[in-house]
Amino acid sequence: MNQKRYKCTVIGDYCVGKTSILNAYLGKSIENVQSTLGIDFFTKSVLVKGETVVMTLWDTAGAERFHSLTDSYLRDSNIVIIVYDLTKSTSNLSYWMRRVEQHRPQTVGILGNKNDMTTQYSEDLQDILFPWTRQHWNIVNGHCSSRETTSVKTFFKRCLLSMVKEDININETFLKLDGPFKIDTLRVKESNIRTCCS
Ligand SMILES: Nc1nc2c(ncn2[C@@H]2O[C@H](COP(=O)(O)OP(=O)(O)OP(=O)(O)O)[C@@H](O)[C@H]2O)c(=O)[nH]1
Ligand SMILES: [Mg+2]
Repeated sequence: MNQKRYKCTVIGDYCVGKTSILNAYLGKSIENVQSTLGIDFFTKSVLVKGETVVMTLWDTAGAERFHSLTDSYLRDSNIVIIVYDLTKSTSNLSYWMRRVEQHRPQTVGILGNKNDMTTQYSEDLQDILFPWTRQHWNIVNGHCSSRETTSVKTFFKRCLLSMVKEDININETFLKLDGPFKIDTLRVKESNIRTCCS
């Protein structure tokens, strides 16, 4: 039986903690994490609403010379998580949102990392994200620390649940437009998902 696959791509500036977050999520060590060169790829089985699905997780490099490479991995992502560093300015979020824009994933996670280092959150995300929330983008906003695995897992879970909800909404629209077909909501989307070799 074909297992459902969801593609999740993690993007954001250099050194914000993307790899550390993914390592925490995958139960790997977060000690001595090296800066990412190009792209890294992982898979994880997760339970979504009682069903096991495979998540393909793409860890991109924040260094500017890799940004055009990142663009090609955004394509067909079901979830894109934009990580930013809570101890720094978040203004680059609009830059990353613009890169994501044309690919329109079902869910965009905006994840402030390193909350073990600060309790001061300077910028107002509502203002920064307004151009997209106005267009009803499905945005999940949260904070975490890669040092605190539960906070990371909770955020990924929120993104997954939000995406599944979005999938159902898309299918409902589809049913309304095309008649009362009995189609597995998630499988409709699956045909659009590329595999790891794409
Ligand atoms: N205090 C603290 N430090 C963190 C946290 N997450 C990551 N770091 C540190 O931030 C630095 C960068 O972490 P990475 O995970 O390599 O960051 P990245 O975004 O993958 O960086 P690139 O691959 O170069 O784009 C490392 O020194 C990590 O130990 C966190 O939650 N809290
Ligand atoms: Mg990295």
